[in-house]
Amino acid sequence: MDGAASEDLVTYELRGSIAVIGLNRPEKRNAVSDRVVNALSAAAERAEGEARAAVIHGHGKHFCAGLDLAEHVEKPLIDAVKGSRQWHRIFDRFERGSIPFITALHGAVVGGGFELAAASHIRVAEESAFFGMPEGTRGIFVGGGGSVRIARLIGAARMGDMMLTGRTVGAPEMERWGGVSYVVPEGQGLEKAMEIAAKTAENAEMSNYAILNALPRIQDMSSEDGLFVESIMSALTSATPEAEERLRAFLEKRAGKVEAPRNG
Ligand code: 1HE
Repeated sequence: MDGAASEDLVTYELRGSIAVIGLNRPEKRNAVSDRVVNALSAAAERAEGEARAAVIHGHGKHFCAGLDLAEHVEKPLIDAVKGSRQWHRIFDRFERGSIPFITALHGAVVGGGFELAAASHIRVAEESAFFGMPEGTRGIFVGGGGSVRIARLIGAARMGDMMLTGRTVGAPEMERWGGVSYVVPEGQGLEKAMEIAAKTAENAEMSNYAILNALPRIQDMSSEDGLFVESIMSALTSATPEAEERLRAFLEKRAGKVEAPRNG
C-alpha cells in the first residue's frame, strides 16, 4: 500500500482556467502506484470538465521515480498486464483528451515518470532535470506507453541505449534529442509551464481538439490517408463561428500579429 488517502496522492487546484495537478508522494519520490494512476485519472477527468489546459508537476525533490517497484514485486503475470493496460488507458486520456496537458519536470524523470511526461503535449524541464530508463537493470520493460511515445519523441535507438545501459540524460541533451521543448533555470519549471498552459488555453477549443486528436492519429496513417484527414479537419475547424470571428479580427486589425522569437 502507498499509505495515503488517494486524494492526497495527487493534488488538484484550479487556477483561473488552468488545472494544476501535482504528484504528491515526495517521500517515495512520487513513485506511481496503482492508486496514483487512478488518482491521476480522476484529476484528468476533473480538469477536462472545468479547465482549458492543465499542468502536471511533482512535489518534492523529483518529478517522478516511475513505477512503484514495491508494488510490482511478485505481481501475478495477469495483474502486470492489466496494470500496464490501465496506465495506457489513463495516459491515452491525457494525450488524446480535449485540453492540452503541459508537464513541468525537475529532478528525476525516470521510467514511468518519463512515460507520463511523454503522454503530455508539451514538456518543460528545469536545467537539473535528468531522464533515465533503468528498466534493463531492474529486469523489466516499459509498460506505460514508452515504447511508442518515448521512441517517437527521441528515436528508438536513443531509447534503446538508455534502457540497455541505464545511463541518465540531462535536460539540455534531452532538449537536443527532442524529448523536451523548453529548458528553464532551476525553480522556474512550474511558472513556465503555467505560462505555456495559459497561452494554449486562449486558442479556439476546436483547434486544440484537432491538434490533440487529429495530429497523433495522422502520424499512424499512410500519407494519403493523413492528407485526406487533414483536409477534413482543416475545413471543420475553419467552419466554426470562433474561427470566423478570429479570422475577421485579424483582417480588421483587432488581433495580434505573428511575432519573431524574442531570444534568437
Ligand atoms: C521508490 C521508488 C520507486 C524511490 N518505487 N519506491 N524506477 C526506478 O528504478 C527509480 C528508482 N529510484 C531511484 O533511483 C531514486 O530513488 C531516485 C534517483 C529517483 C531518487 O533518489 P533519492 O536519493 O532522492 O531518493 P531515495 O533515497 O533513493 O528514495 C527515497 C525513498 O523512495 C526510498 O524509500 P525508503 O523507504 O527507503 O525511504 C526509496 O526506496 C523510495 N523509492 N523510487 C518504490 N520507483 C509502467 S512500467 C514503468 C517502468 C518503470 O518505471 S522502471 C523505473 C523504476
